[in-house]
Parts: sequence; C-alpha cells; structure tokens
Amino acid sequence: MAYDDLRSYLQALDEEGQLLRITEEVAPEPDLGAAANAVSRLGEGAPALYFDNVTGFTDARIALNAHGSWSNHAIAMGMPADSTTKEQVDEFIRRWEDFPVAPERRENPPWADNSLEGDDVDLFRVLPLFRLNDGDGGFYLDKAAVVSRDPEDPDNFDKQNVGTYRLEVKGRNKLGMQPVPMHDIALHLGKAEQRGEDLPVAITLGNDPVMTVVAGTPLGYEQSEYEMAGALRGAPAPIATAPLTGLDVPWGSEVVLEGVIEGRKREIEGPFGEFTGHYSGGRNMTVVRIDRIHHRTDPIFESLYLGMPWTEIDYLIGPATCVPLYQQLKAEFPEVQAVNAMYTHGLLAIVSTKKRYGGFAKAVGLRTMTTPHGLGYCKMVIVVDEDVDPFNLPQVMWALSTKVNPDGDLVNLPNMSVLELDPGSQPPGISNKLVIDATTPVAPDARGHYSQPVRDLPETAHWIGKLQQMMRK
Ligand SMILES: [Mn+2]
Repeated sequence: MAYDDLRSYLQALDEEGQLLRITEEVAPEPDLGAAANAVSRLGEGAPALYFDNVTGFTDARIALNAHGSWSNHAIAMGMPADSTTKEQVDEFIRRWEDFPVAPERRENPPWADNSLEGDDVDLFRVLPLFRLNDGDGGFYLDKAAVVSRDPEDPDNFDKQNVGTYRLEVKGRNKLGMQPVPMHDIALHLGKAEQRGEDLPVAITLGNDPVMTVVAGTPLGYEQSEYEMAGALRGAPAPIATAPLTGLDVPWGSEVVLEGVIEGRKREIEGPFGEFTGHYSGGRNMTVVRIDRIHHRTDPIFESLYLGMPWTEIDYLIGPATCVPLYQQLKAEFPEVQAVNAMYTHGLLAIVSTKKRYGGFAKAVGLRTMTTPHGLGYCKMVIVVDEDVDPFNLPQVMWALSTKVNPDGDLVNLPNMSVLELDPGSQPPGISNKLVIDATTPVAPDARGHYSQPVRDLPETAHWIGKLQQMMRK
C-alpha cells in the first residue's frame, strides 16, 4: 500500500511494532541525537522513535529513524517487514521498470491549513530544532526534499528537481544550503546566477516515506522524481502547488518553506557530522531566504541521525543508490548482474558482471564512475564475476583474495572528481579512483591459473532443501 504522508507511515510502523514512543521527558540535547545514534546501533530490525515530551518545547512532535532499519525500509516500500535486503533491492528494481507514473494533482493540501508570512516567518516557532552531533555548528534540516526548476526551461516538469541537501538554520527566515556540484539543483542555481536571478525553492519537511527515498535517489537530469515516486509507490504521487513559488510539492508534507536561494551570495556553513563518519568543516555555501511557511496543524518534525555507519541514512539511500547504478549500467552492458553500492553512499561499489572478452570487467568499472552518481562518489569499484553475489561480503572477500593479482588488476586513475565531503580527497573534491578487477581473466587475458574452479556439487541444491526441511521439524 502507498502512504500519502508521514503520519500514515508512522501509524503503519506503529501497527507493525516498529515505532517506539518515548513519553518520559527528555532534553533536546543530547537526548534526541543520542537516542537516534543509539537506535542505529541496535541492528537491522531497529524501530523508529517518536518523542512528544521534550524539555523547553511546549508541543514538539519529533520522529527519528523512520527509515533506519531493513524492517522499516521494507514497510516504507509497502513490503513485509521481514523482507531480506536482496528482496528489497530486487523489488526496487522491478518497480523502477514502471517509470514514469504521472503524479496526481490534489487540492487542499493539509499543509495549507496554517500559513505564515512577513514578520511571522520564524523557523524557531514552527520547528523543534536540536543538534545531532556534539561538533555540529548549528541546527540542521537533514531530511528535507527541496524543489526547484530549471530557470531556462521553467515549464518543463521533468527538469523540475526534488532533492535532499543539508540545510543549516541560520536565523528565523534564513538557511545555509549545500548544493553538491554533481546534483541537479547546482545546475539550476548556476543558470539562475548567470541570469543574475535568485532561484525559487520550496523546502518540504516530513514527507511520505517513498518521496524521501526518491529525493535521495540519483536520477537523470530529465527524470522526474514525482514520476519515479509513482513507480516506486505503485500509485501516482499526490502533489499540490505551492502558492508563492508555483512549485510542485508533495501534497502530504508536514511543513513547506517557500523562498529563494539568493543569487551570487555565499556564507560560511558547517561544520556538520556527515554520512562519511567525519565532520565537514565550515565552507562557503549558498544562503536561502524563507518568505513563507506553511504547516499542518500540530506538525511532526522529522530528522535523521548520521555519523559513523551504519545509521538511518545508510538504509534510506542503500537500495536508492544501488538500483539507479544497476539500471544505468545494465542499459549499456546487459552483462551486468547486480550492483551493491550501499557502503558510504557508494564511495565504494561492488559490481558483478559476465565478461565478453579480456579487459571487459575494467570497462564496466570505469563506466560505473561516469554514471551521474559515480561522478561524485564511486571512488573504488570492485568488479566480480557473475557467480559472485555483491551483497554476500564473504564471497566478495573470496574474489578479492583469490582473483586479484595487483600487477594487472588495479586501475588507478589520477585526479578524478569526487564530492568534497570525502575526507580523503585532496584538494577537497579531487581524488584518485581505483577499479579493482576481481573477476576471472578471460581470453585474450590469460593471466593466472584458474582453469579448475571448485563448484558446488550438482546434488547440493537438493540437499539444501532436504536439510532445511529436517531442521524445521
Ligand atoms: Mn532530478
């Protein structure tokens, strides 16, 4: 089933025993960040957290870890809570094939019930803000979906973008925003600034769980996130028109902020504890001016903890990173079997492929690095044979340990693009990249002596079934 808003998803989590309500009074700092940090250490079935008794806030409602386990990710996708990781990735791939599904425009969005403008625009009065990690430079909105249009083609629905970018609260109507240059919003902003204009944006908070997944999925520039949300939900995405900017926003958002990225203006933003497990320092970033706030009555504030993996963000963007890479590679190389890019947002990716001829696996590794996501991530690509499951790490380690001869299997590419947040890049944003060819050489590549692999016995499949049945008794 498809959820039209965050509330119905939280209710579903509750019914599945995947929502923990913390009713005792807690401090906004450090309790909220520490609890969300802690729940990410509880393993693959961890629940979401819901707080409504926070010192200093009269009526805060805060949801954390909503996507932060394989159980929650499955429920978000409308799948049984005990679906395996592989089942979830396979189902994601299957639904992706339904793209595009046109959205459904609805009237009377619930966030239109309360609107603030002029001097009433005050983020601190609407959002129960708190810091996540003790070195963060300020309050962050880290689970928002930001909508913008191409200033040179504003009527093109497909070029309208919905993406998640970190936002630092800098004043009652002011945010700092980090648009990574590889992402679509940076293209929009670049065009606006060349025209000497501000870039209108709508920042939507507290969205249905699939919208949040899609906002973190690296689609092509002209692929509509709303049309992908429809495919992944299995139902048209409900959207509504934001009154000030005219942007298309999710119908069910808890909070919608309308304003502009101010053209040609930069200020220090950061530091912030990132998905890399390291703080980013302070950097010159864009400035957003908020001109209008809309919110549901009794809005729920949603945030996510991130830090040393695994945390909520790794579940949220895991399949959402693997599947576009798989689909983009598969379109050109049908030999590609599977992609696991779940480690640190795909800074390391594992690709399994058949080989057409010697050297082919290296070409697949290089192509991975030039996909839209690969340009900013995919610093290391491990390529394995078609009979190695990239999601089975012991098998991947077997391939690395036996199929790799460093003399001939490493392709080290100097001074490639990577996102600045990669703590190893030098200067920030520039790094060598490495393809590790952990496949079996095929002709004319005749290195090594791999002619006698040990395969599972033909009767093993029969015995697996037999033993499983005996163990159940
Ligand atoms: Mn886009």
